[in-house]
Amino acid sequence: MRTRTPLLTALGASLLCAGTLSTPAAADESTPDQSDPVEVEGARHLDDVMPAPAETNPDQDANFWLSPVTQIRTTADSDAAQVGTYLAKQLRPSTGYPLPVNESANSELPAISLELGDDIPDIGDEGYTYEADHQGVVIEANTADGLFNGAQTLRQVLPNAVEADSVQSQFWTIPGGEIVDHPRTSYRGAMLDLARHFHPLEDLKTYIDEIAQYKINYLHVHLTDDQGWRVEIDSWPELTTVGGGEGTGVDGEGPGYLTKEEYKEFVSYAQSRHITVVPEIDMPGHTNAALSIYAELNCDGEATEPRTDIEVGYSSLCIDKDITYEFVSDVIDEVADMTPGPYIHIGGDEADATTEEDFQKFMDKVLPMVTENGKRAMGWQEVSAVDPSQDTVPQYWDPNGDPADVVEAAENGNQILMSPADRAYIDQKYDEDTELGLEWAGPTTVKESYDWDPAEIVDGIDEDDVLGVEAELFSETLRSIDDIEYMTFPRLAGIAEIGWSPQSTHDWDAYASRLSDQGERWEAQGINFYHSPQIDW
Ligand code: TNX
Repeated sequence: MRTRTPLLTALGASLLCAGTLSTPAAADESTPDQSDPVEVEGARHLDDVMPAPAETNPDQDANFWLSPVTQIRTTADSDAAQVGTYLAKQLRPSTGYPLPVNESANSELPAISLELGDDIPDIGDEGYTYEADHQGVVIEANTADGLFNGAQTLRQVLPNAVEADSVQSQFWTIPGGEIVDHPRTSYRGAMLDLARHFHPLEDLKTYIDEIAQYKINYLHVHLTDDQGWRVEIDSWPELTTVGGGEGTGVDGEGPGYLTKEEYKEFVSYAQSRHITVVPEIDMPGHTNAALSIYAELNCDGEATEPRTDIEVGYSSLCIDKDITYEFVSDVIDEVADMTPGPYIHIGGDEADATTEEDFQKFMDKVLPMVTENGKRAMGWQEVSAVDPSQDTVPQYWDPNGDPADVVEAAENGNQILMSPADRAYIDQKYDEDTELGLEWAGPTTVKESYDWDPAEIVDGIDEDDVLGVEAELFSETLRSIDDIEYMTFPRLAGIAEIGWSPQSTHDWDAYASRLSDQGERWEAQGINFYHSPQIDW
């Protein structure tokens, strides 16, 4: 392999700004000869992409180099232009190139083209095609979601230093060849627990940016629990003024809540990264925060003591009181109102303080409240015991529980969201020595969190029954974005790949080698990740 030394790309940029580089021929003086098949330091291959694409057809003789005159062009649609603008913002800081979006009428200039097509075969709603040669790179998709996924792939095939936040003087090779890519499952989620410790809007935005690069398309937020209540509800204001106040996080730390304005900003920021927010209001258990604030929600009319320990299974809304359903209906209405996505998660887990009969009674009343708001209910696997219809999406989580009800739900045609705790709970320690995290389903190494197949976890839940996968980050032990990142990376990348890539690409050794490359990207992005000894970083 020949390696070239960096040329004066910064000089090229300054010449361009001075207006002296106005033709593609002049631009070629500051970039490698596009027809010369040399390898450039840090150049990546189509097979390095994370998550692994469905099909790649590399052509090392057809590489393209970004240059100071590269344009970003999109089809006229404003959604496509937004993806173009997003991509330009990602690539400008490290390349130092202007990368104007839809500004030049000169179609001779080398370009990254983002094109929304019509009925492109084989890629569905979220897939895309990629084609790079000496002239440029063309990404096509049927929807803006697909284009956005293609843009993430483009980031991934650029050298790792493209993730730096200051200008790096080097070549920016885009590998030649073709990709035809589409996801294995339609739901690739991450869950963040804001209830045990609150995480402010700025951290949520950071997390959204970090997970979007792996084509995660749902962010489930666990907003309420025994300790605290983290989203403002106008009709029950003390839920947050008290339940989001000082001393409401585990061990008395990590208070806070999202105002309605902040929640809306959070949802729309996620949308701008093609991520749908799934809000969870956990009921009828995991409700001590509400029960300690509003005495009338208790059967005996007495408020419980606020609690910030991490016990579970001791609280329950009062099933036989009308006020309970006024409360739940108000909360669901207000949350649904500010949530554009299709799902409201109603929890339902570990309701050990509610009898089976009461649980059924409660869900019979509450599930229709979700559908009346035009939403679909999602619930932890316990809800499959009470709703055999196809309306509710059960989330499989408990490897120690009996999966019979979830299997029955699948037999009835429900698709199941898979988050087996011993694989996908990224709140579990990596090994016994990890300071953060819990251990009840772990420890879970990087290899264990990657090495599973959602269609093989439960007998009777097969490929067609799987809606997708989700990585759960409960935050009993997590205080800061640094803590969140440490537990998330590398494991989330593996779970994202399980949800996106065809099973035929599944291979630990190949994955481990691609993962070591991601480490360099995380360093450039300032992500605090766990340097697992299983990976040769
Ligand atoms: C189980 S997962 C829970 C949560 C805990 C988590 C900690 C689930 C449905 N319930 O209440 O936070 O374990 O890993």
